[in-house]
Amino acid sequence: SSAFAMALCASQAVSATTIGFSQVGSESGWRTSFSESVKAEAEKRGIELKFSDAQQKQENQIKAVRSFIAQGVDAIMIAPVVETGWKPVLREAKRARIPVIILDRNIDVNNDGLFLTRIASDFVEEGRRAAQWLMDETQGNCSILELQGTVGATAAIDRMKGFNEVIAGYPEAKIVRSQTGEFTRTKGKEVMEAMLKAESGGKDICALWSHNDEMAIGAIQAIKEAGLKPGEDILVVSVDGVPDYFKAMADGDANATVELNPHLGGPAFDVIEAYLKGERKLEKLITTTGDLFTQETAAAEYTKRAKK
Ligand code: GYE
Repeated sequence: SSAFAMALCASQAVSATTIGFSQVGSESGWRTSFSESVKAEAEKRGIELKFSDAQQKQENQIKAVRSFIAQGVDAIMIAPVVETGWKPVLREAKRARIPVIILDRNIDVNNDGLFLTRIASDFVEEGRRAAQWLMDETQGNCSILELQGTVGATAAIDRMKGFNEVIAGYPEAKIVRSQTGEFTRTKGKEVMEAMLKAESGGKDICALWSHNDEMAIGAIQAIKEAGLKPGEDILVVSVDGVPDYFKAMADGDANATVELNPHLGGPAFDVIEAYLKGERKLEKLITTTGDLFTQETAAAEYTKRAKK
């Protein structure tokens, strides 16, 4: 059996595919799981992965993509920071005949031919679900603080859109303040502190709607420091479903989150491998879905996730 294993290894080495991946950064626990899962999946398939962390800056992503093109990789995966500004570099990849896959957030190009497929969840739907949970919980009577994600990022634009669409049907619900926390824990805390101060300490605030768990976790700290009880005085609802947030829900500090699947590597490599084998009929958009979780199942879910 060891001879068989060696033969397998050798045959994989011959067909080794090199893929460049430009990742947004490591701003959140969700993002880190996403990066780790792509790396693990590449390893499993014998793919040579060139990983580049853009530290939330599009200019770094464009440089990385240009260097992937110069190195002649077989395919490029981009998880874009923002939607705009992608056309020139995608045209360069196209000229070099290197297929591009978009992961997670979207890009604003009107020419579909500039990338093969995008794999992502429906961010508008996430916003709708978060809002519907909050409206049901408060009978639609709620003054809301909002922590937005990165300005210009699909995950922020679309979550806001979905959430606002739902609360528009509830005249007693309103967003009283909304500011970006750039998807990070530190910024989430800082901005929440400022918003609470501006709202006389937050005594008339019913809920925090955060575009991701990471900012919500920072904000929970700010709520506590303001002398209020997160999860009761101020309800907390967000998106991602990272282990730390399940812990916060189990502790009663947070109320709900819409889970986001971080395992985008498998489906991305499936598409790339099919394309490299000659398949040309590929789906333009592959959507992942996730459920909304609340305190009821949080402790059990946390145990499951912390084990992984
Ligand atoms: O929710 C957040 C991350 O783009 C959907 O980016 C993604 C978001 C995710 O930083 O945690």
